[in-house]
Amino acid sequence: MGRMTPTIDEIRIYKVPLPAKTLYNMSSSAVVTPESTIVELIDSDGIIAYGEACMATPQAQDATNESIRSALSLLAPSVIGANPMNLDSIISTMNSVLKGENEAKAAIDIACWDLIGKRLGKSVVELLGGNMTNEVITYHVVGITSPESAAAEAGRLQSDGISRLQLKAGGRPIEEDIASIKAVTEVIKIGSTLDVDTNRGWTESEAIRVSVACSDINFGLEQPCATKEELSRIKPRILHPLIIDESATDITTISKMVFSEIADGFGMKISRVGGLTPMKVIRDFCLETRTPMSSDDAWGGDIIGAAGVALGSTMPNHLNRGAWLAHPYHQVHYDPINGPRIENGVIRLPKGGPGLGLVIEKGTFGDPEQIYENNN
Ligand code: 0XW
Ligand code: MG
Repeated sequence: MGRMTPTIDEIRIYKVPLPAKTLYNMSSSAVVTPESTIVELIDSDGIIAYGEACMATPQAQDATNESIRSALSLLAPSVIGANPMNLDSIISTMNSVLKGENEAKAAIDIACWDLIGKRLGKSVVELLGGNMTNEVITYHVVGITSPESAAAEAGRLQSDGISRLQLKAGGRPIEEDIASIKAVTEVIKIGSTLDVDTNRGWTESEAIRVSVACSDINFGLEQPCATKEELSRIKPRILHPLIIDESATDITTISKMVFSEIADGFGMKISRVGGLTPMKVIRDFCLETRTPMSSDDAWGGDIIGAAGVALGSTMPNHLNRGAWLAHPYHQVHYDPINGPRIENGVIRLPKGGPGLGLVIEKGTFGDPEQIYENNN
């Protein structure tokens, strides 16, 4: 090992297309070919670590894949020469350079967790406090489609061992959403659970109408409306647990939503909150308040997938709404051996070594789009 205090000596930013191979549409948009952003950190001892952030569509999240790479052109140079072991200082530096841009910050944050694990010979799971399970529950999305197709897909997924289903809704007449909810409910097996996620797609009155029309059906209602204010107003008028996703932007908002009894659970995307560092705080809060949460992201490959699975493995099953992978929809692995995948309804922790547990061969991502080096 080199000098006592390591430094980040090089950062390379890659653009990796992850086209959807199967239909994946949400209330605002359908996924076509998101271009994931990979952050590669090389430290003063030559250790290489990875982070990732990838938005599904320009409409479905507040960032875009282009804005992430643009933000990184300012953030990456600011942390060249920094000690990767001092993550709080790196986060403080990034926040002093750019307000917001959590998705870009998350890619650097995740790469630092991977690097710290590799330097200490520990997995990110150990750094997060240790895993409760090696088989992390997951959930699978049924995109917006006809009631018959949605029911057929739900049946197939359950035959493959998936026990948590998320049915997309919104962006069409709610009568069609109600018909799909009822059709899928017909094929839900004992032990399976259903969430209906509109990704901010309904108006308040639509959300209330759907909840009343489906009052005899058990499902979580995920982000039915666009804003915190709308969610607060409909909460006393809906008959289903309210799961907050897109509006759960930070620990202050999240804690207010729990203590004001608006949130019955969260759909947590690591990149939306800025990475594993804030995600760990949110996890600890959800464990303390017994609030179920997922650990997922908008889209992406093995790196963001491994980060979500690592966090998910540290949660007890009764509070884990599942780690989510985009892999089933794009079929791309950065690490063909250890890259996280769903097998019989669960995801096993990658076993490729310390950090995120991935082994990524040199050249996997082609030529970098941006390179920043320590010239000191
Ligand atoms: C299912 N996800 C985690 C992936 C898609 O981007 C949408 C998102 C969600 O639950 O909103
Ligand atoms: Mg969601």
